Amino acid sequence: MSENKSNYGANNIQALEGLEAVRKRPGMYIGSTDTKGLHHLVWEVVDNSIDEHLAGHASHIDVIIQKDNSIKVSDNGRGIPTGMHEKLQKSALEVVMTVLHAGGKFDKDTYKVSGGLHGVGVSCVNALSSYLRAEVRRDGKVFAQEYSEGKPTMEVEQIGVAADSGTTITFLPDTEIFEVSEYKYDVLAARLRELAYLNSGLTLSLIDERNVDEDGNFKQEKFYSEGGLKEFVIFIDESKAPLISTPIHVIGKEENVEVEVAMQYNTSFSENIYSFVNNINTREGGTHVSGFRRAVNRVFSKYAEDNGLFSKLKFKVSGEDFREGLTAVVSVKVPEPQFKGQTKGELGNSEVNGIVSRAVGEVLGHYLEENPKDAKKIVDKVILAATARHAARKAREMVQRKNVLTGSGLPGKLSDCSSKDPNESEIYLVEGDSAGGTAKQGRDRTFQAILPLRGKILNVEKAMEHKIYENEEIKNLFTALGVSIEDKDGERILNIEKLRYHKIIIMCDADVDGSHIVTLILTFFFRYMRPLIEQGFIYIAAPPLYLISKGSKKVYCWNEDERKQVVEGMGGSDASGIKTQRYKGLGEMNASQLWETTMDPIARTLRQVTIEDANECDRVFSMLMGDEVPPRRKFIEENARYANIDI
Ligand code: 0RA
Repeated sequence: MSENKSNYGANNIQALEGLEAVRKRPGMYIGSTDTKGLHHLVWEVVDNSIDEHLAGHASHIDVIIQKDNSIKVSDNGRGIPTGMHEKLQKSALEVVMTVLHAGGKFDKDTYKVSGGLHGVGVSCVNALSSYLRAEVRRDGKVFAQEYSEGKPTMEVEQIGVAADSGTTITFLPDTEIFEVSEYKYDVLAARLRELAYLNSGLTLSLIDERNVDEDGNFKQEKFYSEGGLKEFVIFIDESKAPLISTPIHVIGKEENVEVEVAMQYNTSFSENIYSFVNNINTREGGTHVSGFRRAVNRVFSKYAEDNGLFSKLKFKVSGEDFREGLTAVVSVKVPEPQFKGQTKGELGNSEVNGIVSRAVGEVLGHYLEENPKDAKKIVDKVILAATARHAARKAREMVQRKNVLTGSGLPGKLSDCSSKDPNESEIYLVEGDSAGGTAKQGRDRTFQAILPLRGKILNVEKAMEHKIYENEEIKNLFTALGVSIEDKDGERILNIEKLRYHKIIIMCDADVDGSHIVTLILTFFFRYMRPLIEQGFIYIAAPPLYLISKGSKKVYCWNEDERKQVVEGMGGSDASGIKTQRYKGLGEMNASQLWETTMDPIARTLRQVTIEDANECDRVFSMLMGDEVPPRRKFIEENARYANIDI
């Protein structure tokens, strides 16, 4: 492949496999056929447009959710080549759209998103769509071709003349393949926003044609960032109080690897490092993140040593202490990234470590010299973190020692199940002692344990770490679950090898207070036991909202729509023999009702907690639990599910 970049044309496109394989085993190609897989289709197409941007050819990408949940993605790139592919005797457009892995871009000098971590190509999207139309503006002409289940339903045709160049792909996901068909505005918006920050200067837009306001306008947003990652960090920390006036911004390039980093310290206790390789989120980090951490360690240690700032400390400062309250985004663009790790979410290229470390080290070193006031604020925070960690460790050791002294170590409040097999054991975390009592009577004691929690558990977002280990409810949680935190080279590691239940079910009232408590408990799991969420052990129980009865007939309802339907089915609300009981809390149900509706594995509904988007999750938690009121109010207004029930 020695062709000049601009000569890329029809013949560079290689043919590999057939598309039937994709329809037969979609999971192999796009991960799943649930809502995640459905959204993945959009990213496949958008990634190709992003590649056009990275290659220097596209400045705009527009995504439209159409009325029927079909998606239209347009860009102003070069347009997919339409000339004849000599080997296959077909238009290159048809080859790109119908042959697996025929992305066509084999230029090592450009960075690619598509074909990278999850890139399987637009042909996969085609295979999994009941309808797809590709429109290409190229060489002053507009070409189009349509497909069904990946097979062309017409020849490539010229349908008009074009003033610019670009590609528009419209597709309708096949309902025979996907379990769901509804696109979520917020999911698409979050990633497009992220892409705008990661690619400053690129304009992305989202229009939702399913959603029209009173003035007849579609719901829509434009995403554009001039300041790149610096603005991303400000966005992430929206509801946190910053420590220094503006984020530190690093932009560098060495040996074809582009580095961009932005970092800010805030007054919280958590470390948030987001990392990307060629715009792909690397959840497991990798050499770029290690390079970043190494630089932060090195530069701050040297600065503190040189200025005698650690001289009074009686214990060692660890890497973690330098990162408490740090929010950073580390983004690298690497021509040939190697991904490794369990989910291929970790960058492996070893040269990147040094490149990032040098770029960050240089800028950070200068920053500290030039901004002594900010430097002091950060170092003071590091000292505070080290002191707190020291105290937290002592508190933790105390708790663990006490457990050894009290024998079994299980909390007195726990009504354990008789099974000792974690695979079949469940624990219900129940709001309050009275509901806990009902649950205890209603449960199947062979495999269901009950742990009542005092109403509002500690807000861990606002508490110092050592306070957390001293908190009775939280101590009970650690011991009941059989989970512990251990120190390894000064870093905290969660040990879940002895986890006693593989279903941890949060059961709270179906009202505002109840959902507040769920949020508090989830915040705790998210900050201190995240692997339990990641491995799918955390669930939320769904108690019913209503009991409708007429004579001996009783029906439970979980939402307003169901209630209306049931009442209708019984002859309408005017048939005054109908009784509606609104459950305000778990306490209003007796033991057998609680079992029938919420605890019996055959009848109950459990919502599994997943981290669909860990970054967004983190932001929402900080917002809900943090000090800033306006963003929280806005979020609650937009998501007020219980608004008309409780007022
Ligand atoms: C193959 C080759 C070239 C561009 C593309 C595909 C391409 C694909 C998509 C999908 C969405 N938007 C896209 N834009 C471009 C290179 C074209 C050239 O060298 O002129």
